[in-house]
Formats: sequence, C-alpha cells, structure tokens
Amino acid sequence: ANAGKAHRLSAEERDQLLPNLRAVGWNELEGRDAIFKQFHFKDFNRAFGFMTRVALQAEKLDHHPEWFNVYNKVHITLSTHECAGLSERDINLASFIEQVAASMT
Ligand code: H2B
Repeated sequence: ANAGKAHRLSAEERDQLLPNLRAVGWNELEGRDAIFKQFHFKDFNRAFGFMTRVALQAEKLDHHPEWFNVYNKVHITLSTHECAGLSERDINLASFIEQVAASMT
C-alpha cells in the first residue's frame, strides 16, 4: 500500500494540500509536524462505528491514526514516523476519514 518512502511535505505541497483539510477543521499542531481534528458524534455507537471503519482502512494502508476516544468524541492526530512529520499518507488518510465522518452524521 505504501509504495515508496514517505517524505515530509514541502511548503509548496502544504500550500496546495492543506487548505481543503483546514476548511473542514484539520489544523497543524504547534511544536510537532502533524495535523489534528476533533470529531463529535451523536453517541458512542456512531463514534465507535466511525473508528471501526477508519481502523480497517488504516490497516489496509499500513498508516494508522493516533487517536483518543471518550463516549462520542474522537480526537485524531496524523503524522508519519518514517519521515518524522507530515506526509502525503496523512493527507490521504485524513481525506478518507472525512468521507467516513460525513457518512456518520
Ligand atoms: N502509521 C503512521 N501514522 N505513521 C507511520 O509512520 C506508520 C504508521 N508506519 N503505521 C507504519 C505503520 C510502520 O510502522 C510499519 C512497520 O509499516
């Protein structure tokens, strides 16, 4: 799934790729090259259903979220260990996560 080595996104790539994600609530962390978003669902069932679908895709992509769940809240951080920062893999996973979240609300 992860053909090739991950590289940290360049300033130009960020300018191109991040605005769409920023518009739907993803933000760059301070002090760490990663993106973060908080999701709120109607209840735990929706939150865990969301996490289940994201988990299966993450396994397929061999790219996994750092996340935290309490009841209906899911906080997600995406970053790439291999390049110690934000890569295209994070952008792709964030896009998939958005599609799943849109179908859960
Ligand atoms: N997930 C994330 N978010 N970043 C990585 O760099 C990463 C991963 N690396 N999942 C993968 C697994 C790596 O550890 C395995 C060995 O392919």
